Amino acid sequence: MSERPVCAFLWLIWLFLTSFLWRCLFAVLWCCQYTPNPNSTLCPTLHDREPQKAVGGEGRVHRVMESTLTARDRVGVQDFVLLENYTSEAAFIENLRRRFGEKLIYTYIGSVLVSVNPYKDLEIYSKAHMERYRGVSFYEISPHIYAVSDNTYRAMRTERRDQCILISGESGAGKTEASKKILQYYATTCPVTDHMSTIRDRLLQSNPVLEAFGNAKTLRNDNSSRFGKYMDVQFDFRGAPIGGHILNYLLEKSRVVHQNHGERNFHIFYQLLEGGEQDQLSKLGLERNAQKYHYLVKVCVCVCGCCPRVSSINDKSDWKTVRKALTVIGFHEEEVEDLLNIIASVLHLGNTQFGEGEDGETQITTEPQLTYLSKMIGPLSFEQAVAARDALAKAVYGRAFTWLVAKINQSLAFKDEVYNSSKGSSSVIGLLDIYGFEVFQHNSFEQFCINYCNEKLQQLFIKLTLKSEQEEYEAEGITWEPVKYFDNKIICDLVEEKHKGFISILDEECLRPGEPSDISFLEKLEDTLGGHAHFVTHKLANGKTRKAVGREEFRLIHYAGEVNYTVNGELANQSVICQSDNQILSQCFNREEVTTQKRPETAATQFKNSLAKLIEILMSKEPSYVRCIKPNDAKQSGRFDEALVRHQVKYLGLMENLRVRRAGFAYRRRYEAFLQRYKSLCPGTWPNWQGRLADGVATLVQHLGYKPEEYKLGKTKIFIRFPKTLFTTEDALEARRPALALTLQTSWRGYR
Ligand code: AD9
Ligand code: MG
Repeated sequence: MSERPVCAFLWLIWLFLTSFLWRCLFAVLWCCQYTPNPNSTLCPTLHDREPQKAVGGEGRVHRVMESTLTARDRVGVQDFVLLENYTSEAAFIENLRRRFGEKLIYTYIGSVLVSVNPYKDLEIYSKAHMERYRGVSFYEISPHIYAVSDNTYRAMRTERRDQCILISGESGAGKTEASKKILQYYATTCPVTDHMSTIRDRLLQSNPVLEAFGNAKTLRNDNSSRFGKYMDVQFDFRGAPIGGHILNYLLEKSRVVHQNHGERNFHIFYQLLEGGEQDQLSKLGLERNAQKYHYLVKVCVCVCGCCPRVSSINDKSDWKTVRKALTVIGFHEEEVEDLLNIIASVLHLGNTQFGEGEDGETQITTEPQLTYLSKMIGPLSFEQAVAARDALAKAVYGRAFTWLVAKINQSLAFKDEVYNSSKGSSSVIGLLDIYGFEVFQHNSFEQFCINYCNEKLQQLFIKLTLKSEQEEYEAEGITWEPVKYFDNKIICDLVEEKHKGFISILDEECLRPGEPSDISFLEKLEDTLGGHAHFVTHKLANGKTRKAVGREEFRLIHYAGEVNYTVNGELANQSVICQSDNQILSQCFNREEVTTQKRPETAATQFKNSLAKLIEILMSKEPSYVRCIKPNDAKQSGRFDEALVRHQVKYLGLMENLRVRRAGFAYRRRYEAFLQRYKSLCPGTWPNWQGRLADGVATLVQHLGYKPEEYKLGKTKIFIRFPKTLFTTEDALEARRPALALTLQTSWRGYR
């Protein structure tokens, strides 16, 4: 009796354990069955990591992606023109996102290159990569900045026409990096002799020097260009670089004396302090510690502010690079010393403190040896003295920068006698890398100029992309339907129109007798521009106040977003210095010009005029475009913020660009290229067509069964409306010549 319950108990335990074990076993098996298998399609992410292997290299052109759903799903299409749903913004973004996920940062819209900043080194810029793109047609190979560089170079050589590459995008989108890659490409791939190698090296070395003096860490970019740069690279008849010239635009001088929290002054200050030899610093009266300098470190009021050291920047090694570069460019030791003296003097100036003298006059209280400055600054109030000190520092730095660019230009100048080649036979490729559109919490006159400059470039892009497309259809005798787009000319006019534009009003206010006042300037703006769709102040039409715009602010609705600009102190800053009797100060501020000219130019007008000249230069050249996109605001690799990208796609007008490209014809090819490629598909054209090329192509497409709405025959080219038509033809070619077709898929030569 007593054994029974024991047996029953043991039996129950056995049952429980076995069922538990079975369950475990089942669970393990179940898990195993669904464990990601690298070879299984159930695990797309693993395949996605190796797109190149999966589709045999991205260079195997669009059709592979169109026909193979999985491949297209992974890497998207390399030309947006091939998107089936090309009017859908979502499809556009999705294509960018997929490619970005696959580290394919470049995509075309026809001949425009769209580039997404990867924020990490992708190892796609080696010499071997450059070689791959040499002499290869645009569409034979994956999109790349080298493809644009090479095509532009070849166009310059074959068409003997000056070219320019316009790189645009907002701050931190990758413009400067792109322009450096282009320059490196030319430096590496173009033929050079010994003489020319000097110019080539100087061209390359001008970058670190200009970046040291003209770039700084901002909240948006650790290496933000604070000046606009247009660089002409001059090539001789053999295609070798023989000279260069740089035009610089409006350096953000206010940075010398003030930076937003979390930002820095120009790199050169920190580089000198970190990397300069100890005795050199002693000679300049400088201490290594950047914290000692008022212009480099402000009294910290927030956690993110005051950042002389930045993890992404190595000032010490950058200093070495800059010093070497200065030597390569041809600066004499005395010139370098002078330059460093100027840098040091700006720092000393920043540390100059003011106090009140016995008679209530302003005195310098820091360095007794600077009392002479007191005399000059004496007539000014304390605030005016501080403003004058800062204005002097800005002017000194600004002048030094202008001198630097002039000096670099001297060393890059084309010297006919050295190269023994005639000037007439040289051609030029211009590279435009300008500061990108930016919005900060506090936006001043300089942000206004930067954003206005971006408006002008956007307008140029709109004009030329639409115009060139239209011109081609016109030249070829093809009719097409225009595409609607937002023309930002309305904003450019708001800024620059004579008499009633923003700059005219600013000029009037700055140059009228008496002290200019921010309030009256704002009032004038409101009187003239109030009611304009792109201009807003704090006043609402119903007499109430708009909270989002301060009383000392106005808002411009730019093509790329809304920006509030503060006018507080801007006008006063410009006038203080003119009131001083100080000769140095008045010289720095072109006092002579102010007193001798009837109507001197304000900084805004000067900038407007220099931009107009730049646009003229660009219009005289054949343009190529690189449109840079910033994937996130955190400067992080692998992060694709869809909302941010969508915003840029919108304002850059990329959808319109694509529509224009597609509304017309997705493909165009010269008759000879088209005939050469497909003639084997038609007995009438094979092996050789003897008649007119246009007739040959007409015979060919009739035989292939092209419907009239699918294509148009121009004067020198066939225009094909849908990619599908061409894919079908490619299929036919593949079926006819299977072995050959595999190779030819990669070589859609003569796209344009
Ligand atoms: V600004 O308008 O001058 O403020 P840019 O010039 O558009 O801006 P920049 O070229 O300076 O931006 O790029 C910002 C940073 O992104 C660089 O310092 C790099 O760290 C990073 N970057 C940009 N392009 C590439 C790239 N092709 N590969 C890797 C890149 N990193
Ligand atoms: Mg830049």
